[in-house]
Amino acid sequence: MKSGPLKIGIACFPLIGGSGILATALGSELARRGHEVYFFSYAQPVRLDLPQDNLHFHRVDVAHNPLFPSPDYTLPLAVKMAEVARSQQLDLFHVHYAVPHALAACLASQMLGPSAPRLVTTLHGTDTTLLGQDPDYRTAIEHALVHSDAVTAVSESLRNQTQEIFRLKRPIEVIRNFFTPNKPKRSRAEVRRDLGLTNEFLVLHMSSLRPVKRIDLLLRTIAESKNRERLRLFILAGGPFEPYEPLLDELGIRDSVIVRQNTAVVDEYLQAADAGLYTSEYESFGLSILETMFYRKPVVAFRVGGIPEVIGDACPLYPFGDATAAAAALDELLESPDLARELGERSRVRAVENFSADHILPKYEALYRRVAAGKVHRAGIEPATQ
Ligand code: GMT
Repeated sequence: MKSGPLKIGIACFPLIGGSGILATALGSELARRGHEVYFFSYAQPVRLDLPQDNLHFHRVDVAHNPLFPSPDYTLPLAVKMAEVARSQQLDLFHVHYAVPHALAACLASQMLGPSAPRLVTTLHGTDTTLLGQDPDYRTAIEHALVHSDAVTAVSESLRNQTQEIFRLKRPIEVIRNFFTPNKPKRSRAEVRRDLGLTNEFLVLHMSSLRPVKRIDLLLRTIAESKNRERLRLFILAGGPFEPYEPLLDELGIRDSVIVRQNTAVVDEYLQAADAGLYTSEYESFGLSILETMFYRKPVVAFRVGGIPEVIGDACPLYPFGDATAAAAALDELLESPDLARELGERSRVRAVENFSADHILPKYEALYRRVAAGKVHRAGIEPATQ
């Protein structure tokens, strides 16, 4: 078994979104631990700080060839991965999201033949829960899972769902997400001043604002709070907020909501917040929730997907869609600073004990070593359902 540093190619999405953020953090931690890491994406991942020792970024140009009706990313990605794997003698590819990254890796492996790096695929949620049910993608995803040397999922919940959807013969390994806080560049007081706050209770929400995040329920929760005058909802938006503008007026909460486009810098906003509010209808994990917990903030969320695995018993969870219960929970936190402090402290302890880099990285490294040594066999599936 190879015992020294490994050469690892990571393919991920570069934008605000949990899978790319996790992949970036993983690559940075691996590089810090002496491995050589090569990122592949169409843009530099938002939280990737370069230059850094042992970290390399390979930009993949999306092909806009006039011969074809639409731009293509998968083939240029596969070609770039194959080129770098060959020139740098990569030990393995670790791809985040089945489509297109695992498929591009499969193609790259075929181009390379027997010398191809091993392939680890990490599933993050919608690549199996949504795309896996789409007949246009399902067979391709199955193919990628079968041809991966190891498949991981970020929660038990996602593993179980993936098993149900694809009926994999072999278990998928659960390796949960982690977070490493960065020192905030501004103080809590500075950020709050910048947001125009005095003593308001600041409720933070960070997400891509995709439909699954249920921003309608987020805003309805604020509308139902009996302390609306004393709280502000701060949305760090990884996507356009315009579709929800009319709802602000409909619910009469325009003055209670502050929206900023998400940047790579989340730590200073986490530090400035008093609680987190997450109203998704599904989350395989909920990386923003974990980030909030690391900053000692209590979280109000619904009991869906992998969220209970992240929060454990640090904070109560509520049935999906119950904005009234979520609003009452926020009111309780606002009215009882002691309770908010206690739940925040419990969240921090749980986050550090279960989801720190020191806890999670050895699991990935152990998997890489097993895969590199050929001790993990390809995941088989039953014949696809017709
Ligand atoms: O949900 C998003 O907005 C982004 C998405 C992604 O793939 O980037 O997040 C997924 O992966 C994250 C990292 O593992 C998880 O924390 C999120 O829960 C998961 N999103 C969903 O399952 C909807």
